[in-house]
Amino acid sequence: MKKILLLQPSPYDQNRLPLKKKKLYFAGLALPLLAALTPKDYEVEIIFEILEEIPFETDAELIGISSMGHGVIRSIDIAMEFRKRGKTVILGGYMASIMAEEAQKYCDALLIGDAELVWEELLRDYEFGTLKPVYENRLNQGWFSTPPPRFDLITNKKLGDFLPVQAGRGCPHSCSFCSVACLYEGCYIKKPIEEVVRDIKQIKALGYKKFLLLDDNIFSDKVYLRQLVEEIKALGMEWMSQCDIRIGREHILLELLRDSGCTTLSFGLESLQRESLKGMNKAWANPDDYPSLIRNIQDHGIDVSTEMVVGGEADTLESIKATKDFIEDNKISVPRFYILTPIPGTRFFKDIEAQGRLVKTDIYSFDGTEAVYTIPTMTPDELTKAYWQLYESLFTLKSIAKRNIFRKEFFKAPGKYLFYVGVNLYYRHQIKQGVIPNIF
Ligand code: B12
Repeated sequence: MKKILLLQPSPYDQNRLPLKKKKLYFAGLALPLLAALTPKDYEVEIIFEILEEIPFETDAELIGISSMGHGVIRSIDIAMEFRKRGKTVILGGYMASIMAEEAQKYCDALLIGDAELVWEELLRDYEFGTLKPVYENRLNQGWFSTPPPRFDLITNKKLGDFLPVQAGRGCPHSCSFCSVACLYEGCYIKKPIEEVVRDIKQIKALGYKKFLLLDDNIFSDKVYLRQLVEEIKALGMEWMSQCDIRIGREHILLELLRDSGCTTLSFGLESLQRESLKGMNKAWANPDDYPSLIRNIQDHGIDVSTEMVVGGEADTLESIKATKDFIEDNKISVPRFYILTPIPGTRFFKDIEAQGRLVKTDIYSFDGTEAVYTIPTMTPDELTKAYWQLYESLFTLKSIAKRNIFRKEFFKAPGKYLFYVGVNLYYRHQIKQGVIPNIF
């Protein structure tokens, strides 16, 4: 039987060693889905490098490697090693797709965009000796369909207590820094609801009680979301997802979400500065509304988690400091921050490069913890320092308690908030070591 090895590489750590974890909480869907799209006459093995070693001595003839952000460097290093060993290497995933010209140099075939409609063709071409250097397919209209993901290939690994589900891809917004906007260009595509329900039922049948709806923005199509949550409710599962903060205006929808088992929503708020948001092509978000929208969502029993960036055009040392008060006042259990980073391939990168503002070119500096371009209000070093200070100020024991224990919801679900305290303490430990906090 022919064999294919599918790899999700781990990004390098500060010592340039692949990052390792005991457990992977956020398992991605790409590889289980790619395995499901692979014709049955192939044996498929999946490796998450964060948990296990790359089997360079494999008897697989084909190696498929995924890529994400700055982690693409590890993907390329692995690709080169396998090619040295005479294997046929295929690269895919977000980062290889948006830096296609560069990625092509390191593989036998590159798949740009979504695999669904071209993966089988690529494998057949390989068998007939007619593999092309590039396969491209961007699903960007209406509906898309997938087989059920091959979770049987990953559930023996050390994963968290939930598995991923996807209902839609893309997002109707076109924020200039966003890789999703770069690939889907403001389009939102969705799966038929029966297929999403089928995938959730599969997860439930495997004994899981929770799933992560890893869509980019579940608030892209209200009618669809409403129908979807009505179906999810009947399944008796808990779930988490992410979306546009303006869902906070939708009382009925929020009730439906809560009743369907939605426990946490994550929001890319980015900045409290209107001018900075404007500079990111995100002027549709109004920071003055953030507190009331957050309160509304929390009042519906849904936890709010936030992702923000510092280093927008109008950010100052004072505005970065003020972000601390915002996070504490709004009782954000687990806040996450990045330095606004122009990812190669995005519109933002093109603009910053054209303006001659890049101060770093090594893509490993592009992990969101180091300032890589200049802004009018401070030097890159000042920005990097202010970023880490913001993290330190929010991960003191006092702030952790303020955001998680001294809040009115605490006694309704003490177990949940104590779990968040645990996550905060883990983040605190990582911040102290200068490591980007995450619970991979
Ligand atoms: C889950 C997830 C993770 C998990 C990954 C778990 C794992 N081991 O698989 C965790 C939390 C660890 C993670 C980490 C990171 N992530 Co991440 N992640 C995601 C998320 C939310 C979902 C990924 C997913 O499963 N999508 C669903 C699948 C079906 O879609 P897909 O991945 O695009 O795959 C399709 C195609 O791309 C293609 N494809 C994908 N891989 C391959 C491989 C081959 C060989 C082929 C042929 C095709 C192919 O086929 C699939 C089906 O069509 C995405 C957001 C998103 N919209 O995808 C971000 C996302 C991919 N991550 C991103 C980033 C930046 C990171 C980090 C760099 C963050 C950081 N600063 O540390 C790290 C890098 C980790 C690494 N391994 O290198 C960015 C990537 C941007 C970019 N330009 O590359 C995204 C898009 C988030 C965002 N909005 O910016 N991530």
